[in-house]
Amino acid sequence: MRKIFIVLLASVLLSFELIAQNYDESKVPSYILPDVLESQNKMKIANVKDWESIRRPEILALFEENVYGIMPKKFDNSNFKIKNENKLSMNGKAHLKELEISVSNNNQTVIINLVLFVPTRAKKPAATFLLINNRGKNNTSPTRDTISGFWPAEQVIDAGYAVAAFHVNDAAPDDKNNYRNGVLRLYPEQLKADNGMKAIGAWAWAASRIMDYFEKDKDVDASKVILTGHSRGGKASLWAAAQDTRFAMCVTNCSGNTGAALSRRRFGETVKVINTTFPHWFADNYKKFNDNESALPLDQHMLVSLIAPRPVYVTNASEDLWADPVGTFKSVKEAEKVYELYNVKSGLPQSIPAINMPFVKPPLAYHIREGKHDMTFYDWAQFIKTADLYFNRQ
Ligand code: GTR
Repeated sequence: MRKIFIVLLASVLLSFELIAQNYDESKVPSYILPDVLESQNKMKIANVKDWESIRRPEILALFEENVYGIMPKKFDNSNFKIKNENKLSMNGKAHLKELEISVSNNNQTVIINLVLFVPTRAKKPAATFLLINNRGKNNTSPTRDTISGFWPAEQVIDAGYAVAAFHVNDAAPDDKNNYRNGVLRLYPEQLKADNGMKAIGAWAWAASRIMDYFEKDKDVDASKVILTGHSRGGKASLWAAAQDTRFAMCVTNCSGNTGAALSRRRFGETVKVINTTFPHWFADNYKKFNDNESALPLDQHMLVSLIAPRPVYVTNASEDLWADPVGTFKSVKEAEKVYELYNVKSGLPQSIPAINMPFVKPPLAYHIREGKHDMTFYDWAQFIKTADLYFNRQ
């Protein structure tokens, strides 16, 4: 009886890939990371000009082709409409605007809803945190009936920043049977291509459409937008900030596999697991690297590098080994090379900082918070410190 139970348990765990994951540092395979500063035809990149004209476009194209899919740049038109406004929300501390941003292409229209609070007392136009919300819409409620650390709008307003959010499902429902029902209706050719974008590409695309709107709103300082995302939203915030240099800073919270963590370490979540559990996130081409990370012409340190010289804030949580904190920190350290090209000095320590010891100084900020996979008031307090330092607001 006991034997049958064990066999059954093992097969259940195996089918969910629960026992295939490695959480043991000594079992991390040896690997060689692609050199972020060597082009595909073996040219050494030693200055900003070669980085921006040769290697950076090459790496962007590699991520499009192999991981996130093509990022469409064109559309027929876009409009925005204020649906609701309250100049005295949060007891007069903030001016609320609820907007519909509609974008059309291929005779199809997608509507992305935006919630935006602008501080009434701070100077305007205001630096703005924009969250890609991958959790319940109640987290970014305009009425503030729910207050959570996931999007602590009051805390951000009190710090003198505007705070905005859109929900991923407006751009591409986070569901393998339904993700086509959003931005992808505008780009049907993407669905047929092996390098076509899927949900995470669509979320990143939507962040850029919000930026188009910010450029027109005189209350928002579009040159000071901090794109923020947690976990799957943090994968999208990195990809969007890599693509769209209008984002001044990026926060990628617990983004893990195919976010900030190195894929080649195969620690916690792997490429195969993510592609199997979430077949609707990445381009079909990415599946070629299931259990075959060493064949990738890139790794995630190169995604962080694409954001240089702009600041990136990367986090982990102590109980979230699934997202590989050590591999995340190593990835950020590797990206330092590209910041150095710009003469922007990273002060990150050599190895991962202790739990709850945030390193907030831009350009590369990092902390590992005690606790679970989440985004909290504590995390946001650190993001604000980095933004304050970067924008000289302390
Ligand atoms: C997990 C997934 C992670 C991360 C997370 C989240 O199930 O494996 O890559 O994206 O979901 O978004 O919270």
